[in-house]
Amino acid sequence: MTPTGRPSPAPGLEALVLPRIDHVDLVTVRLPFLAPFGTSVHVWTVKDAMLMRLESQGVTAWSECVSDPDPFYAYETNTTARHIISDFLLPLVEPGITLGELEGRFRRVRGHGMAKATVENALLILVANQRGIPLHELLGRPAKKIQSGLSIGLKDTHDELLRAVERAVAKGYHRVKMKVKKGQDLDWVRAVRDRFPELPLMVDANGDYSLSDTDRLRRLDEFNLMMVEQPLSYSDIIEHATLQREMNTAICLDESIHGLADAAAAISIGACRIINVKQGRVGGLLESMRIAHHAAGCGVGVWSGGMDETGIGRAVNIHLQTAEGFTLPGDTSETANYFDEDIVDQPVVLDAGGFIDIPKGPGIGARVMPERILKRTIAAERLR
Ligand code: OSB
Ligand code: MG
Repeated sequence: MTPTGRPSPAPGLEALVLPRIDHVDLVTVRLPFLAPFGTSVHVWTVKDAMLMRLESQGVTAWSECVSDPDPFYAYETNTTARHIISDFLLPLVEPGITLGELEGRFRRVRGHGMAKATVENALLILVANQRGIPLHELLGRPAKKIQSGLSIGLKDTHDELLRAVERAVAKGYHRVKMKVKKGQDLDWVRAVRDRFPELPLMVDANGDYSLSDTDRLRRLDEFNLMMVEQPLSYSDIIEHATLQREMNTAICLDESIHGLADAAAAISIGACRIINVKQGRVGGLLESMRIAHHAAGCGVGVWSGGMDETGIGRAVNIHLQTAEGFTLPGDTSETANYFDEDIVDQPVVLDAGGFIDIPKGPGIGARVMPERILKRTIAAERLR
């Protein structure tokens, strides 16, 4: 049972018995972005991704911690995640206990979902690799084509923004998200909407507004947006409910939701009609499936967010979207939008219909290329 009293969407996963782990490594790689990614909170120019490598009787698995080096999107950073993983989470990982028991132990550590997800996802991927089955199959879900969506950062000019949207439309993305911030919003959305009247379009404010901006936010209603993502503070739920009563456009929560309990609370008070589930932010794949399952039961749409991940995290997000409840296109975009060369063998690409195929093969499907990791490594340590 979940905290909301609903049956678990993945009882088999909770019963999964952990294998013995011989080695645990943390490897941080730096991948330059092809273009800076601007948001209301920060402009990122590189991706410093902390990866976890597990080894168990000759079988290896890689996972990716979705934190950044900085605390500008979330309080977790690569350094806090390293600390929590090494000092508090890894000592709890023992062979013979179940994944459900491990989650119970992890619950004593408050927050730090990204650190928890790194460990849990690595274990799931390891078991999938050991069994020679794709991750989605371990999650109990059939393969399907995954919807695509692009998140376009803040640009310096309308022209630049329109060119980026045009490229996304030409590629066949199923929806486009544009970042907004106070003072860089209505005119910019209008420019895109005038040019692309039919485009499934949404905006993401990363918490830049407050309730005193309600009049301005209400003016977004005229643009027929799919949703406005996290308009108010990163930690708020209550004021989003107030705002949602004032707006026709659906509110989507991102930063405020750290697990099923938050999602259930937000839904119950009408703080959002849609949830962006980032598996890292909520503590891993199992909690993501619980949130999506609960939301689906309440008629709340769910999609998979992204954290500009390398091919490892990108593949995990793709597998997750086979789960029940992931009905809306997420921030799942082509590798080429971010990096010229990834650390896995198969870049994410859209097919002619704008869909993404789940990478074929055991575990995440995509194969991690050790020589590419070596080339990009900025820090590495063996924890076990
Ligand atoms: O708010 O969804 C967000 C990237 C970094 C931090 C926060 C966010 C984002 C994105 C990009 O919007 C998602 C992606 O393309 O991976
Ligand atoms: Mg967001």
